[in-house]
Amino acid sequence: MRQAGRALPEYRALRERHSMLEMARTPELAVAVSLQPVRRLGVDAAILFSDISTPLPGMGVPFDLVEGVGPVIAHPLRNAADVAALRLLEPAADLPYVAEALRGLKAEVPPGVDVIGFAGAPFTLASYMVEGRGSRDFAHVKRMMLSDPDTWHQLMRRVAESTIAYLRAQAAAGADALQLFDSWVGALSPRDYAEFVQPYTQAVFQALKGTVPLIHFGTGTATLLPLMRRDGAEVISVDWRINLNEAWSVLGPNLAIQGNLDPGALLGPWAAVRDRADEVLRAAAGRPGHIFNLGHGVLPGTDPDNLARLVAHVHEKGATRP
Ligand code: 1CP
Repeated sequence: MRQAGRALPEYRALRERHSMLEMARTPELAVAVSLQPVRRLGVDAAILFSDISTPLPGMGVPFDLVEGVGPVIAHPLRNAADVAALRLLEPAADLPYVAEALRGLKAEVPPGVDVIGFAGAPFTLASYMVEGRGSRDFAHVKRMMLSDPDTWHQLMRRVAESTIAYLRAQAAAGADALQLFDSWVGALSPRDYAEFVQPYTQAVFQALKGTVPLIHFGTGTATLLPLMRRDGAEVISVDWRINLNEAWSVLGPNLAIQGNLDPGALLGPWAAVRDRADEVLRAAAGRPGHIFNLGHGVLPGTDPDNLARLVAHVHEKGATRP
């Protein structure tokens, strides 16, 4: 449950004294924040406290995290020269604090709790670089894909290469699983996904194969699943816009599925949360390889008690824990 920590008073207390980036870049603070949802909610895994934008400066793309907006890049990449100036990320030199935080987190999680490392997927990260911030219609991205495809492909190649180095470093530092966040990929048609994105997502999963389990997170991906199933991840994360049964019939029995409660459901009273959670469990029907999760991050204003009750309820009613 990404952003579960943010709903907690103990997160907001730390956040009053430190910026989000300061916390992500200070291993002791990153470890403390990563552990907050584990301790308070009893979730089965801790996700490293960081952001998909963390590796951008190491690639030569400085940014600010703007309150209420997210990462904002002052000089977005718009042409071949901008893309040619990109650096290949060197994780040990550019962000040593990530490996250090992962090692610290591994040492402190309770027994049986796994540590998840992550990176932005090539499309989502490249989109930030080109748009400069979150976008509704991806106008600059789509203009580049169609009017200067060589530059787009060059950008994706470089981002994928950096992402591979970054994830390898996280696996080496002890991450038990790696999640690739493709939050924005649902903005694409299947044909554009196949041409402009899929080769690079596949390259990332191919390069990481055999290290630790790989999770491909996306939202709005119902029509992309037939393609995504071939990308090389062992786990596909789906959101609430598709029924879990339907997702399973597209993905087949050999892939695990993570999902797919609507985070908006958690804004309702507990009885409504429980009913929606039961619907997800019924749709999963005890199939092996279901990882109960939300379809996207926890929304601001979510009652932490609803989160804690949800975790307890799923542990009680859901299938087995390993
Ligand atoms: O002020 C604050 O406290 C900043 C809020 C915040 C936090 C807590 C941001 C800004 N990032 C994060 C942490 C974060 N981001 C984690 C750590 C684990 C956790 O808190 O659970 C992770 C895994 C991410 C990943 C991330 N960042 C994604 C992919 C997942 C998703 O939810 O789609 C994306 C798209 C971002 C960008 C981002 N960072 C922050 C915001 C507000 C946003 C979204 C803005 C946008 O959509 O453009």
